[in-house]
Amino acid sequence: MSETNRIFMEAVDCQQRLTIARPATGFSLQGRIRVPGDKSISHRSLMLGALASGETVIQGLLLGEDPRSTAACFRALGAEISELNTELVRVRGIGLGQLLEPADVLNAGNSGTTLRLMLGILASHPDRFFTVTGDDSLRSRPMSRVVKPLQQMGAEIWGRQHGALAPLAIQGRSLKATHYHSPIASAQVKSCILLAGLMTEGITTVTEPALSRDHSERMLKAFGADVRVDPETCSASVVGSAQLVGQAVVVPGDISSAAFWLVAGAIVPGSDLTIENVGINPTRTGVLDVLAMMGADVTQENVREVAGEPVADLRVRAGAPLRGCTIAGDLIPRLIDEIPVLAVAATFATGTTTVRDAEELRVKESDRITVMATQLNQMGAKVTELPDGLEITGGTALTGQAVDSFTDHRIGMSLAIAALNATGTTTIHRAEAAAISYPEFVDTLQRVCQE
Ligand code: SPQ
Repeated sequence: MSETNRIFMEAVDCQQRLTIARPATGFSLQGRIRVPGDKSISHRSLMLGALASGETVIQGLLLGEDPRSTAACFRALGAEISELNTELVRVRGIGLGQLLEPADVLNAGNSGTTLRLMLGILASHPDRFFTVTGDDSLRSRPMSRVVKPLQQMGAEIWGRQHGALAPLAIQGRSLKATHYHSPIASAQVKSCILLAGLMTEGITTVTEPALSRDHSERMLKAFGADVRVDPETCSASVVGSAQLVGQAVVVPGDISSAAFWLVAGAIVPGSDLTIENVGINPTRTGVLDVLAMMGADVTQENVREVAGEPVADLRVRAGAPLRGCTIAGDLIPRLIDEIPVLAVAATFATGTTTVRDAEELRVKESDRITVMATQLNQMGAKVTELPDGLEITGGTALTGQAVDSFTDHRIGMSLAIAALNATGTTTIHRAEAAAISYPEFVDTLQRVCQE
């Protein structure tokens, strides 16, 4: 496919435009690929490495822009972090409670995880003053969800709209332990409070309405913190005044990145694709459950445990057309980032797919409900916006059009997967957004598409 230049990126007005011209017949996705390191685990390994005593070594770190923002912030806070690469990153931690007061604003770029998790760490560092900000998208995303519980613990945080929006200013101080009942299932809220609890005397607990991803709990335990989890009540606690010790972290491939290939392999006839070394932590595998409900042929091979996280090779083979289904309830936090690409799968399925209970999608890097509905409809799909989700009538033929990522990495890559099954040529504006979580996306796309 690459030789005939059917898939290419070009610079247009300081942005990148991705063109995908699907051949009329005889093309499918084939081969064995790897996806980059898990974004959630990459952030946490850099942060805990910075807070631990001694050295942390990280293998398989994601080299996307989001973890680069985390590394830049924690370097400014005093941690020594070697040049980022996938082989081996060394973090010389500064020790819990020892972060420096930076001379400048900490910039989390596009990354909600960087800003929200870091807030818990900064707010609990006494006698230091910090200012944090992000790009246009991040400065419009809600911060009260972490600012309010931190303020309940005694934190001093100021920002626009009473602390709801970055930039934020934080006067670090000793906090009081709390039991916070979060109204939303959010790993960022849970992790922020647990990280604040690390330096706080007593036991800090977070209870959420459904279980969100548990990478923080797993990694905090591995670094030596006393963390207690109760999956029955969706609660996690940390015992304060912990000591963290540097560890060796192996980052598995990101299931959120693998999801693009799982959907592509399931919808493009004749495809047979294996994605090696993918993290299959049960708090992240909702996408596998939904693809199974839709009738996709996805198998797990070589299942193993690597450094405390379950990992497998995932093989997808195109088969009978997918079937529409309902995606709602406790499943949502287990696949929240995969809903845009599952919406693409649903446009090619028979029947109707309904996504409910996913209002959180409106406050991601873009409003992922509105943007996916408008961009897929632009290509000829039948997608209706619901207040908390989408209703997708499958089985409509898509045609290539000019569409836009709205600077959201997951939107840009999902539209690229839709283009693989659309007739004609699709152009995706602002496709450079993929570099947030998947810098090699277009290279891999060119490699797996075979005529
Ligand atoms: O970090 P950011 O910008 O919030 O990234 C996203 C993504 O699509 O990559 C969300 F927009 O992932 C979040 C995810 O949605 C990463 C995350 C984590 O690492 O803890 C948790 C989820 O967010 P939340 O709000 O449900 O906790």
